[in-house]
Amino acid sequence: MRITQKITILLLATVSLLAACAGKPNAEKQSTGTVSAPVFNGDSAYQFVQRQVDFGARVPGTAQHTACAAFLDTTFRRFGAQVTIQNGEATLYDGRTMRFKNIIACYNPQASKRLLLCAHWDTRPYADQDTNPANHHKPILGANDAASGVGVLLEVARQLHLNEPTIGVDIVLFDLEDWGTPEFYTGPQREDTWCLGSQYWAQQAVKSGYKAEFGILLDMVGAPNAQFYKEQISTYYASFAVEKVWNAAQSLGFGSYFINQSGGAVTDDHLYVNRVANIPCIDIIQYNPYSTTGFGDYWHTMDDTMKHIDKNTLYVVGQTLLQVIYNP
Ligand code: AHN
Ligand code: ZN
Repeated sequence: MRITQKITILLLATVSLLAACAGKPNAEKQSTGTVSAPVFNGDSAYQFVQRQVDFGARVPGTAQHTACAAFLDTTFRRFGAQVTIQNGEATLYDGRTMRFKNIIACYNPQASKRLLLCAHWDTRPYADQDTNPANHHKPILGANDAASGVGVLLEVARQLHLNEPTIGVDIVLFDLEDWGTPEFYTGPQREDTWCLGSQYWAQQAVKSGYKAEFGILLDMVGAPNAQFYKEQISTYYASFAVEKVWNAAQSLGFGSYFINQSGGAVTDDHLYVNRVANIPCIDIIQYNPYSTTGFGDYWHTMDDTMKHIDKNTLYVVGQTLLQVIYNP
């Protein structure tokens, strides 16, 4: 018998003894070596996506947007979160001013080790990628972009309420992500016209000294058989978090969704969380650098509806998040 084998047997015996002393029948957990997390409910997440889409387009400045904000606020409160609404004002691509609301749900506020989970909850006022030019000034329903990410996070919140995590979790729903310069605009160009809510949140995070170990942004995480490549801004600022999340997904058997390959770079809310707030943050986004648009062909069209939402994909993403949250 080699020395390593002896040590292994000794360790196993010690672990069994400790388990017996604690009186917890968790031998199964130890023998398989798997780590545990609550089970994410894909049907529940799907319903949360549907509830948002039922309001219609959630474009800032509209009654539907206001109604959806109230729904998100009350739902997080129902799930035991400490909720803060961050009201702000930003300048759009054309110089107009727009009011917005970032919605922040906090779990375990006293914990110093924290995880940031985010998605944008507004929808784009322009279907400027639609094949029919008559639709270019119409708002999109945004089932995948980005009610899908918010739906996953609402189900995560429900699970956090049922099973208190050891770490702190902050769920931030960014507003005004998707009012970036439209294709049809011919006026003077401004910089950074996307992600206006997250830009503001990141500036406030600096002022308040908010810190998290890392962040995970969800964007377009609901399409059937979606593939998530390792997005390059994520890898640049937070490769450890990319590895952690992609490894968690592989360990759960989700390797056909979480592709172990580098994808393109996408300007998204996580850029400002990284660059401005200085919090390492990754983006789980359906972006295929080898396809024509990069995104699904319903992206920024009137066709971004519930027919492109699959509860299996929501489950895969949500279960991966729970694996990360409950095994810090
Ligand atoms: C740009 O198209 C510059 N960024 C994509 C970010 C986005 C828009 N995500 C959803 N809608
Ligand atoms: Zn969009």
